[in-house]
Amino acid sequence: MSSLMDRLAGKIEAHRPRTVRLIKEYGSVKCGEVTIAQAIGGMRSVRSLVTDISYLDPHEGIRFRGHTIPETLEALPKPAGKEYPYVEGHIFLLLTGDFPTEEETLELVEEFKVRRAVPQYVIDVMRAMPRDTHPMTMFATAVLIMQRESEFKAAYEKGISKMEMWKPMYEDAMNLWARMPVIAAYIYRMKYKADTIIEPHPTLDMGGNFAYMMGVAEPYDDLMRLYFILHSDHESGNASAHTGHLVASTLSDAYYAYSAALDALAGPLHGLANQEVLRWIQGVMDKMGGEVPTDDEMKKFVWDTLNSGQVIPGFGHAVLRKTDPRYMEQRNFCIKNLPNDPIFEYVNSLFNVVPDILREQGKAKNPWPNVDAQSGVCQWYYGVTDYDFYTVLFGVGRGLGVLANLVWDRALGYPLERPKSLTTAMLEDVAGIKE
Ligand code: HAX
Repeated sequence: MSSLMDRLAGKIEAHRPRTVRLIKEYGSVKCGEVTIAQAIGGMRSVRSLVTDISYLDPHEGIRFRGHTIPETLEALPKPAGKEYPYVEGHIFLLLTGDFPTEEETLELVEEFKVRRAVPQYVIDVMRAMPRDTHPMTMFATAVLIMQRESEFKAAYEKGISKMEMWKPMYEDAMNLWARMPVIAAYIYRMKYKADTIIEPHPTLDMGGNFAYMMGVAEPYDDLMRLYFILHSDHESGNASAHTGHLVASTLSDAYYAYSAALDALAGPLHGLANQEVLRWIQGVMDKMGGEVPTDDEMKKFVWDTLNSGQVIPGFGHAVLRKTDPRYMEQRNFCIKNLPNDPIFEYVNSLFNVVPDILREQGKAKNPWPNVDAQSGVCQWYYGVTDYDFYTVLFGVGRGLGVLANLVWDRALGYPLERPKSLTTAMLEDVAGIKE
């Protein structure tokens, strides 16, 4: 058993009695109520999911296992000479709640190298798809087609006790973590770089190898360490994490669940917003002949979009009520590494004008930028300008959290998810509407 699995087994044993006690002794205690607006309005703020992997405070932002983004970045081990931590160490943190030592992190780096070979039939299926297929479709398909590899499925078919189910789920998660960056980079090189595939590097860590396989020079490796960590988890209620949890609650395996999570991420109100931000900026750039607009000119573009009934991508959030700290962390990266980049100037101009406009319009509950407003500019700067690929990057990052949650879902025996529906007439009845 690896150090990580051993540590996780101990954590699971220690945690289980807490969940059992809460259900058995306190199961009837209320932890929230549901209003009609919430039932119709996408269950905003309904307290009905449990996860210990991250928590999203509306005013503070995300904490991974209780730690803010700066605390997490500070405490995780980093490769020599690099500014951002090993992604592998972050996986250890998400799974166990402990910061790994350098040795534990390197053990994981080595383990992923052993697990990362992508079966040839997965490559064949991706290659058989029309080249103009959206890369998220390719990515989700590649994950789904690998489902025959599932150790969870094999163990279930043989017969496995509920207490043991987390172990094959862990194996599936580990194999997916190892392979997702490799698949993503393969899609990129196949689709956008004239099919010039770069094989994995024998010695590099996950972030380093991803940059290598993408064919992008330093410090893109560090950017991607930061990127994958920032996008990893945002508690359980966001559409991708929730989809993964829901699908796995049927005892579907990690391949089905993660592939479905990617499908949810592919919507423009969720992960596709990072592509939409760059598309929106490019549209403005075309109209401006490449010039950076003044703030007044930018205001007009923003109002034009709103007046045509569209949202401003990269702004607003279902939970957050302040500027997303994931936005700020990427902004810090841009200030340091690409301060004079014209697209960064666009992003800054949007930061200056959009919140006031959204407040004036009076609809969005949160006028501030979210993670997606800033992530594309970094990619563009390092030459990854095919912005329909950006959501795949988000998908690799989000997989870290989704899969860590699935392991714990099985460890704690979370049941089939099955909320109750009402009819509109029933709601009218609840509301006391007579006619
Ligand atoms: N531009 C224009 N209008 C916006 C807006 C924006 N950026 N954000 C919210 N609104 C509007 C909503 O469309 C809604 O309008 P209607 O009443 O006409 O339906 C109203 O304000 C109230 O919405 P809300 O309660 O503030 O926000 P929601 O919880 O419904 O939605 C969204 C949250 C993130 C989907 C929303 O803010 C949005 O569409 N933003 C733009 C797309 C985006 O950036 N998505 C990425 C979010 C981060 C993420 O999950 N990344 O994966």
